[in-house]
Amino acid sequence: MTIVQSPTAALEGLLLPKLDHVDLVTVKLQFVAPFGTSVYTWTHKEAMLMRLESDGVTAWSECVSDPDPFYFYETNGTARHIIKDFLLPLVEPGIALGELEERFRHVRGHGMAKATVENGLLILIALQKGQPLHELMGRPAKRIMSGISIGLKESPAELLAAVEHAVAKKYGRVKMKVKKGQDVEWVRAVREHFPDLRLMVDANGDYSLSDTALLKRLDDFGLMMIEQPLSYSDIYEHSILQKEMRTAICLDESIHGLADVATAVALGACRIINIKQGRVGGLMESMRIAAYCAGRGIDAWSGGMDETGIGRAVNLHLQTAAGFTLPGDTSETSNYFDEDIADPPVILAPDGSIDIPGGPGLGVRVVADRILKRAIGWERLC
Ligand code: OSB
Ligand code: MG
Repeated sequence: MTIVQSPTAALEGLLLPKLDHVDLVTVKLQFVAPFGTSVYTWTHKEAMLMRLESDGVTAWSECVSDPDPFYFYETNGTARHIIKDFLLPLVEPGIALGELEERFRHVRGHGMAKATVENGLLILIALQKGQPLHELMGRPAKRIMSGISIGLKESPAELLAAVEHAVAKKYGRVKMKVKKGQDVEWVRAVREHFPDLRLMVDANGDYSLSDTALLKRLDDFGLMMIEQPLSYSDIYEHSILQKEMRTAICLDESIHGLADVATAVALGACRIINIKQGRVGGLMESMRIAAYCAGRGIDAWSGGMDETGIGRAVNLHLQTAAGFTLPGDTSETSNYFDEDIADPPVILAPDGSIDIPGGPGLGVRVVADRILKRAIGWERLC
């Protein structure tokens, strides 16, 4: 029998530094193009950032919630409330990170709020130790596979142009959003032009089991997967649909932690998991989920929430962990913003891969005047 070491054992033992200041800073950045999904079209990124200061060292983390609850129940407003009134009071210098997770479990849900605090502390500790975050996680640097998520477009021609651009950049795979009435024929158009493309679709929960016959038509296109075809809160009906479809189902919205993954795998509800570190409560739960999937033949990849350079760097470091077997939603900064708040921007290598930014912590530098230029709120919590 082999004893499998928990992938987060070393992190759980880290001791929390004292915090001199904690601030929540909300920035608003315009997207280079509106991002359309079956649930909403976002034109801006409104990101709530957390700034932690300890003995002259400053760490930044990013809450991946939106100002609205259209993708997920948490919002920047609820995350602020939960962080301020329930999570931050549990952060005590000298306790271990594992003990903090234990304390956080008392607060039900609100993974995005929890991730903001936990990731911020991990980044701060990495900076204090002078280590890159992936090294603190016990993982060697590696080149990360890129992937792009293309929003709903006004016309098939516009969609084809976006896919063409992604293919030219050598993205590791292309995801296109679908919704009712904008699915089979749009996928067919892309497939006809790009027969060998690693292609997948994301429905953000737009369908129900009564659409099974329609969804089965997607089996003809050799898709890598269909992401969250059914309701954002469902696992069981996905298990019925997966038995009907050849295409692998990937769950996104339904997965709030390792327990949901265990349920989904036991039911056969999916063959692939989208791990969004924010949605599942942070880097440590993400590492556990990826390791769990790896042990069960389930593929996993890192999802994205159109993050700024801070959250994007977190996702890059996360993908060094064991079990991230497929390209994620990690695309170039220029796909989202003309100018990000952090440097350097994410740029694809000629082979379409992404290098992890080097240096301590996240390896990216948060540029103060870019923050100030885009800040729409600044609250000092302590
Ligand atoms: O469903 O994966 C999703 C963005 C915001 C909310 C939900 C989703 C997405 C994406 C974009 O697909 C991922 C990215 O490019 O960061
Ligand atoms: Mg999704």
